[in-house]
Amino acid sequence: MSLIDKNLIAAHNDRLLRHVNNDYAHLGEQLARRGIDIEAVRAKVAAFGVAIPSWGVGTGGTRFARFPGRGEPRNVFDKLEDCGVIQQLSRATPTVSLHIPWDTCSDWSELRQAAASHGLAFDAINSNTFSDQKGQAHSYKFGSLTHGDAATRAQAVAHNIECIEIGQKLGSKALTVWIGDGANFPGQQHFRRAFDRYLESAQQIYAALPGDWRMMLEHKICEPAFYATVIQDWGSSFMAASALGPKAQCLVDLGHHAPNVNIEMIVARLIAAGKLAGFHFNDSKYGDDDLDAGSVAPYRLFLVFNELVAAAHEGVSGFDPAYMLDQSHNVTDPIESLMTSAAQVQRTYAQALIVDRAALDAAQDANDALVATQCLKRGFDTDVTPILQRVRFDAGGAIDLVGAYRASGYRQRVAEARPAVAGGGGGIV
Ligand code: AOS
Ligand code: ZN
Ligand code: ZN
Ligand code: ZN
Repeated sequence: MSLIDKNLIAAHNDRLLRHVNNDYAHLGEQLARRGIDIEAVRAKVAAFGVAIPSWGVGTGGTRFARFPGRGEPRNVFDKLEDCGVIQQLSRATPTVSLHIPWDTCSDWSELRQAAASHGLAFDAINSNTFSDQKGQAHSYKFGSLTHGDAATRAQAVAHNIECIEIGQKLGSKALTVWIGDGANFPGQQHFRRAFDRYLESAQQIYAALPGDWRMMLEHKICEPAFYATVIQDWGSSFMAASALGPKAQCLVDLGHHAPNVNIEMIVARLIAAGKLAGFHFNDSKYGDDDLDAGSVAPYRLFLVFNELVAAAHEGVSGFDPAYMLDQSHNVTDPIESLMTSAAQVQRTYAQALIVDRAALDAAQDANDALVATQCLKRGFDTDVTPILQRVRFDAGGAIDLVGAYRASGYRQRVAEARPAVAGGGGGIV
């Protein structure tokens, strides 16, 4: 079932294809002069995918207000439709990451079928013990997996195990655990005891993991606990993942670090330790801003991808990161933001792929700092747009993502079927 008329995409592409082919040939020539085969880069980019978070297709907000867009998804089936549009046009987002209990459903096999009908599968499943759900016995106001009360911890553990069970019905292979547990005041929490309780709870979840599953531990420096967070940085995450065992790894959300932290180096360390679970991509200026990937600091994103491509190039064993976008779209149509962000991630991957690794190694060995850094800049400075456009065209997607999407009138169409929802305070980040 196609959500956007294929003829419309074809007509849109027809007008652009001649230019794309010329640009692609020209870029191919330039890269060949640098000893790079554009076809090899294209094949790798075509095989690359980044997951869409189900919560990303709804309009985001802040704790001050949320301004809903038109035609917002009413339920998980609507969310899948929007994800289907993103995938149909971008061809870079073949999977969806669900969030329990935001995504409720009475028949998971029906949901799996709906996803398949849009050409989608399911990525990691996300648990939620950072907010209270209707009817739950114990509150998470003072923590969940690390709460001082054993019954509250048990409830949080049971929720995570339920998420694994749902994920199994959907074909997921990973559970992502992010907790908001921590303290807002010095003295509020005994740091070591809270961490010990985290380990004890996480061990019970780990024990329920199927053999071929991963548990991805997501660290975050602050928020909602603004003084101290239990899993606040990659060090705490790494300690926990190491204590749990080989199926537990550390997930890096780009927005979850202190300003100026060298994230690419954290990535390198986790790769070296065999503990890199994957990413939540987004961008930021001040904190966990959840801005669109690459919108503020594209070079930082590039430096992360440079580590990933180097690890793949060097054949680091067990290296298999999961990729997802985790952004909050407050002022844009989420479909447009997610399509362009997926393309931005693809673009950054392509730029890292064309770095001359042999020249970089040689410059490092010769202590030639200037040439070494130029090796990276040459990749980053290359406009790889024609590669992305060709990859999309070859897979049946749209050369001009936003142009084709707007011409399709999808948002207007769903706005008629999906009633407007009220705005107001307190959004989801
Ligand atoms: C929170 O800041 C994190 O980025 C998590 O990934 C969270 O689970 C996600 O934002 C959706 O709840
Ligand atoms: Zn995240
Ligand atoms: Zn975050
Ligand atoms: Zn966030």
